[in-house]
Amino acid sequence: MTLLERNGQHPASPASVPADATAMVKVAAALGIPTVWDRLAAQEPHCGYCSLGVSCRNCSMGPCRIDPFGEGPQLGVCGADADLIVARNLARAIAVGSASHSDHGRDILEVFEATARGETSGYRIADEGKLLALATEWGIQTEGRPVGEVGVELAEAMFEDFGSRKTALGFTSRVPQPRRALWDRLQITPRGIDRESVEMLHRTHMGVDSDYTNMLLHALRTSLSDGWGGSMIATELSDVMFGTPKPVMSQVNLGTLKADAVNIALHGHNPLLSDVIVQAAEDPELIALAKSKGANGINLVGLCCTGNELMMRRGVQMAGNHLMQELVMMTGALEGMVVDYQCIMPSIVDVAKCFHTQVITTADKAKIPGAVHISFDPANGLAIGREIVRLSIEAFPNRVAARVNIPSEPVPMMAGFSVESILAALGGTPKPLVDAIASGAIRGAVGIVGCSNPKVPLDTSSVGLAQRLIENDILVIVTGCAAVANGKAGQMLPESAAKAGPGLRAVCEALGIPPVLHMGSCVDNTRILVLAAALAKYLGVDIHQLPLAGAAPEWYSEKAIAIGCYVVASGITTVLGVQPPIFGSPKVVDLLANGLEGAVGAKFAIEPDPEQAAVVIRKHIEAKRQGLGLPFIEESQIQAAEPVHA
Ligand code: BF8
Ligand code: SF4
Repeated sequence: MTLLERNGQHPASPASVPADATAMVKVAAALGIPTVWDRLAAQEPHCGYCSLGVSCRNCSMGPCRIDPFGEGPQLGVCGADADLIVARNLARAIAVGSASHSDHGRDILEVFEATARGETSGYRIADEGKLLALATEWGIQTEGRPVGEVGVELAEAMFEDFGSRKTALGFTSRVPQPRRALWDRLQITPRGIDRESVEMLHRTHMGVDSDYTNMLLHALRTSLSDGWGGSMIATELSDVMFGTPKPVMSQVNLGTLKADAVNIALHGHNPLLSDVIVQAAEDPELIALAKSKGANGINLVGLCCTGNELMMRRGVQMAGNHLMQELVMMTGALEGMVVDYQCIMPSIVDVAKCFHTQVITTADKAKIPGAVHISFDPANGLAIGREIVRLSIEAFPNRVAARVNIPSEPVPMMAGFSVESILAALGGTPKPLVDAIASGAIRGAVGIVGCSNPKVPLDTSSVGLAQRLIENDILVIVTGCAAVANGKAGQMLPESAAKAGPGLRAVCEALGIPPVLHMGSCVDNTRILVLAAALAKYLGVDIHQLPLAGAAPEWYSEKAIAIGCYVVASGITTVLGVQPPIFGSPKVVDLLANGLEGAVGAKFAIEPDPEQAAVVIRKHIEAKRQGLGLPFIEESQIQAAEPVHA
């Protein structure tokens, strides 16, 4: 399958691949520059054993593989069967995903502590109120004390959550009591952020945990240490340092690049460096330097979750999501791509060589051969930010005007929906939302999260699913790369309420909000947990009783697996659009798709077709409504919409 065919319209989605992506894919093809779609085609067909999850190379008695047809070996050299091998591989992926988010959280925590001590440059406590509220939540005395001192004590308490001497993480105090009790009964209350990931790795060593159910229970605990631990610390402290998001207007797609400006893309996940680059780009000296090189100023755009962090708090425009990181360079108008870590394809350096783009790595733990490395140091944040902007400006004269091709006009979108700003929009209490759900004006809420994956026609599943949900009066909240897809599709403006069903439309119009709310980056999925917990506590029920669901229609990463697991373990059933490598073990599949429901009140479903995923989710939400004694729609009445392009 060629990349353009793959990138054609999704047969089952009301959405199609965005025009900016298809235009740049054509440029890549014309120039002979390979992209992620070409490399996927070169890998296909994928190894069947790996796709089913039944290959293991955890030790040097192997590698081993189990014959899924039952004719060849059914045990690895050590005696591990398909169930154990599949569970071990999945558990390792969850540990990696949790570790990635949590290490990001620790990086933020370290800079927060240094900032509280007054030892950084370019950082401050932007939201003192949130810092004090967090300190109070963590049992820290705030009255009559300097803010910095309170911050240092909060940082010390949070550092302890990374260790192994506690019985429950600090933020588990936010979990509704019945769920906390359930976790205790199942022995999956997260105790230490590092501890759970390390224990997960230990258990997957040859000859440790050989019971696949026991293994996967700990995988849930590991994921909870991410959701209610590392990621939550990342979100909350980023708000303290860079401001708690409020509704803000911005723009999205490759049209955010400017043909006459020095364009710099900020890519990755951690807002620590990108925030100081935003400050540096406003420096009059650097703007003058850009003008002296013939540019009309400096234009910053975001990519992936760094982009989400900047859009949520500063309204910085978004060039695109994960699969746009190569295509943004095809515009011929990108001077600098600044990256930190996670979801950064090593291929960007090869693509950059075909243009004048300067790729700058900044995290000592994430270098790419061929990129310029400028080591991030918070003590010198602002100076480093300036150096990076200067380097990008120096690349501007190398731009070839004839190759500049910015393929689209930007689409406006609204972002900035933190829990605080949602509650503010509701008048300070969840009551109006609860009332709208109770009356049936809003049937429920669904978090559409996660990535873009070249196996799915770009953006079509996230956008198609959101469209079907909002037109059926289901409020959609989005994070990560899904949010970029929905923004590009024009679903995230107050006027987009016109695309929603009558009940949701009326609520959105009354509040002046879009039917698809941007809650931030992937670590900010914790905002969804906090909101769900607040609703459950307000109603005096557990989270799994609420008419909520999660969806990751185009997920690709180990972080996304960790997110899916903590969402399910928190009581929210989640639909995956891409098949995880578990089908070599019918028992593991059954545990995730059925058995989990009995344990945590929520489960996974896998449904690649966004039309069908919408049906699965609507049935689930109506069943939850029925459980709460709210008016509900009979299951037999819930069907897929007629295909719009039939
Ligand atoms: O953390 S959504 S592709 S960029 S993993 Fe990556 Fe997936 Fe995008 Fe953000 Ni999340
Ligand atoms: Fe093979 Fe067992 Fe070693 Fe895995 S751990 S490679 S199944 S011997």
